[in-house]
Amino acid sequence: MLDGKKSLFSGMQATGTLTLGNYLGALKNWVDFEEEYETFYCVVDMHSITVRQDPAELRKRARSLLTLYIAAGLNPEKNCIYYQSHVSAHAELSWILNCFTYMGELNRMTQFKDKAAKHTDNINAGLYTYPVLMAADILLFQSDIVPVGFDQKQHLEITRDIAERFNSVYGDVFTIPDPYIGKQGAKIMSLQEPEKKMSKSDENPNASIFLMDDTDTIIRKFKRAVTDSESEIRYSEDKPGISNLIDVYGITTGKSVAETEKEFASSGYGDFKLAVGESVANMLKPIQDKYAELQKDKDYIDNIIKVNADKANYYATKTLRKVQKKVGFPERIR
Ligand code: ATP
Ligand code: LTN
Repeated sequence: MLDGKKSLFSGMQATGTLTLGNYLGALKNWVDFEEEYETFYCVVDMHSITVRQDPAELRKRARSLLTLYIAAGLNPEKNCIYYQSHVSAHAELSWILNCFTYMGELNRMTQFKDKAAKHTDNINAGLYTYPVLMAADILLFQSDIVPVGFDQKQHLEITRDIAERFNSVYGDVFTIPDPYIGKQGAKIMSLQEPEKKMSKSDENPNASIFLMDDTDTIIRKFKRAVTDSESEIRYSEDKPGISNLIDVYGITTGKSVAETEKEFASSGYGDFKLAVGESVANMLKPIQDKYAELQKDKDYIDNIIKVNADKANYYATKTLRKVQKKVGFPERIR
């Protein structure tokens, strides 16, 4: 809770280009909360450098992601959209929370294990303590809920554990956050290996739909999507490719699994894939148009960056000062 209002935090890394998975699993859900919650949507550029980045490219991607948050429907006057690196309290709280996190807990994080396996030449300490910085992000804003895709569930659990541990020593300092994982779209699968989640760092460009892909590319990628050797459009565990397409179609059109199965009962995979591609392209087109328009308005975006960083700083510093006092850091003399 923040000033008597429920609070929400979420973020995305400014690495790669957003995929349909990022959109349907997270971003699409974000727009529903602005009335009921004090919301904070962060571009987590500090998390991005756990993997080596080209500086100019990172700066560009961070701005592009922030612009995309707005293009996807977040009103920057109602939602606090900002860069993590503009609010130093993230790093400061992260240090304190490091001292309340066990190595045994971090050793169990599957994202760390996956990324360490992928970047064997750079298994740095930041990659290891990544979840602690994420806990700091969330706890700084006394967040009640955190809307994310299914893969972030484990990070939410460690955040809760760290917060509860801290509270048990110092009293009720942090709100204990709940993950908000949508019923549909929480795990969109790769179009090429449907047993794997769609990921922006996938090396095969046909595996992911990117939010900026044009209509022809989207339709082509869906046409090439790996399915199975049957011909029936039916949701089933042993048909991961088709089930994933049914999920995607369902979210983009609002149709249930049963409705989709019925609609395509007498169609082949080709027709179904075309319908899925068209529905996704239609959903993304207005976002792409808005993005192009926003990109032209440098002053507007610059102003959002400035105003929202100030707002985020205000709330974050409030929590940080409370924490610093609790752990015994000397008072500031004004
Ligand atoms: P990377 O592959 O670089 O690790 P990613 O595509 O997994 O990136 P993140 O930046 O880690 O993306 O995730 C941003 C948000 O999107 C998170 O809330 C995450 O849970 C969600 N998300 C990522 N991939 C999917 C997916 N395939 N389906 C649903 N949600 C997803
Ligand atoms: N680890 C997240 C990104 C992230 C995040 C957060 C999400 C960093 N800090 C706080 C929600 C709340 C990911 O999507 N890979």
